[in-house]
Amino acid sequence: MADNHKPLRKISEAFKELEATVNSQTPDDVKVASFSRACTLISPLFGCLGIAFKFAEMDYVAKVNDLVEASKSIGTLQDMIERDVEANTVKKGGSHTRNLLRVKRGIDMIKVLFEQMLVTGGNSLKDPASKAYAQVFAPHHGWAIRKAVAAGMYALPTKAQLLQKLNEDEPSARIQMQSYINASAPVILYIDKLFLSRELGVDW
Ligand code: 1PZ
Repeated sequence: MADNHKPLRKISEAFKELEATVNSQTPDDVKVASFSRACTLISPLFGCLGIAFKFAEMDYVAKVNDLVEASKSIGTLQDMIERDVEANTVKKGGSHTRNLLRVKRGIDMIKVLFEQMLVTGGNSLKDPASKAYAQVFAPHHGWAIRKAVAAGMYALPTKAQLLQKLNEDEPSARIQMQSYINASAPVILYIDKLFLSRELGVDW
């Protein structure tokens, strides 16, 4: 099967490249371009989760596209944040820095989802996805969104259906999910560190 039909592999490889930069002597060289490109590779996953997550997809894709646009004029994630700090637009709706924080939660949610899928082992995505959402997004979402997400959890495909859409079997999927978990963890920590070192906080 060609690589372009293996979304999980493409995602884990892109995050391994980001991880290599984060763990290098020059972690502050993480480019907006390579980060936002890795994040675009996640978008096809939404299509595999069914219509219920269409609104999550639209919000995620819009925010990633904003980062892709930013990458045309800004080099590194650190510079991108620095510009918003200087313009006093860090928390402004639609700012690059605010979108980065939301997108970081998206990659964190997928990490927790994969962790939960690996430990749970069953065929249902509802519990792993609910736990991931509760941990990463629910504290930042209002009542209406939390209720809509909870309802959408009942419409998720089974794990077997998801793996089929992703062109994976169980063993290959486990390898790719574990690889994404390992690679995304330091990338998520790095982004948190960028926010915390500028005293911007990550809980807004
Ligand atoms: C099996 C996996 C189930 C996936 C469940 C996904 C649940 C996420 C639901 C999010 C609903 C998004 C509605 C819009 C929320 C916005 O108010 C906020 C704040 O945006 P701002 O005010 O800054 O413009 N947006 C977000 O919190 C970002 C939401 C991104 C969702 C990405 C989910 C990634 C999971 C992917 C799984 C394939």
